[in-house]
Amino acid sequence: MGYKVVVVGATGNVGREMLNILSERQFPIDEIAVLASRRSLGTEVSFGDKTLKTQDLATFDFTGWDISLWAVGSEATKEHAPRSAKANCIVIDNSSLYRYDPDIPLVVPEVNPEAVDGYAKKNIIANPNCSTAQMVVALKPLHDRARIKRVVVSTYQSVSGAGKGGMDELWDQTKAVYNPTSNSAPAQFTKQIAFNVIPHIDVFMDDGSTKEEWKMVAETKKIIESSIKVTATCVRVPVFVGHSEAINIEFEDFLDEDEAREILRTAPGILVVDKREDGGYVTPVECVGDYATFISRIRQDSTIENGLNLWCVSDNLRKGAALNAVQIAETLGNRVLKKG
Ligand code: 11C
Repeated sequence: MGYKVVVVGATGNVGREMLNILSERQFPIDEIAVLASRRSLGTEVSFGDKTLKTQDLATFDFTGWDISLWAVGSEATKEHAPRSAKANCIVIDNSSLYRYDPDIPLVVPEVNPEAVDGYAKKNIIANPNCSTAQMVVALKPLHDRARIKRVVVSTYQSVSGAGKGGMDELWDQTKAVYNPTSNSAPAQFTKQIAFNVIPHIDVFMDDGSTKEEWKMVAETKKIIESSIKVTATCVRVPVFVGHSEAINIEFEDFLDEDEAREILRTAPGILVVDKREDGGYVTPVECVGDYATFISRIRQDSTIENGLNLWCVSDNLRKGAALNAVQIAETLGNRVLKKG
């Protein structure tokens, strides 16, 4: 016997990836429903070799369904997810709405799978921001060995993090360079993104950081350990899919770069590609469609006592969103629900 699963926001970038990944990983499903807002009603989406027609989120009855995977914005989640939780259809939410609620687990299954057990307080589990998810996968095994004191991270985030509109904007502006009649005005982003980089993702906070940067700080503390200090600079780059991060880590104990490489090689969810030669590292175009978080450029930082630098790349629509949500569903199934 398998699960009755609902995918909410099934026509968006992340919702479609959720369906692909549920099918690829053969998640045990007896019945599946795909929901969308009224605007996208009736749109068909693929699930394995089937085609499914979207139903209306606003009127869907979650009674009798087991798990709902949410890939819509915070507003729609706030309005509709409580109906699912109340009907005992456990919510796995990809928006930022519930992440910082102390009664709601924030889970990356390679890092804190046991946190899933806390789902029952509200019947909701939160999925982290994409830039946090890949970073904590890299940090946790190193923290277990040498205890992390402080992390300095700079991100290079693809336009797909801003949805399909962000991808269209990069495409249109790129074409406009060659054909100036094409539409090239910034809309999703605050400045031109084609052939440019923008040090601004999400809204500004009072202290001058952006919300994206704040999320990396708060979510790392909740997922790994509150004592870890994080300072982040998040930058949008003209890449379609795949977020990259340059991470500097200061540890309590000394950790040799070769030992760090070996620890990361055997850690869950990680692939190390780290040859000190031309091309011996991973770039975002190579990680698209993959499940792994790729680590390259592991090296000592000799400017501090116990420091390491590394380069971390992952598919933000997969590990950063849809894959992590499906892995949470799998963890929930294995640890708690035990069907399938
Ligand atoms: C971006 N990380 O790249 C964002 C997208 O809190 O889930 C995901 C925002 C979030 O723009």
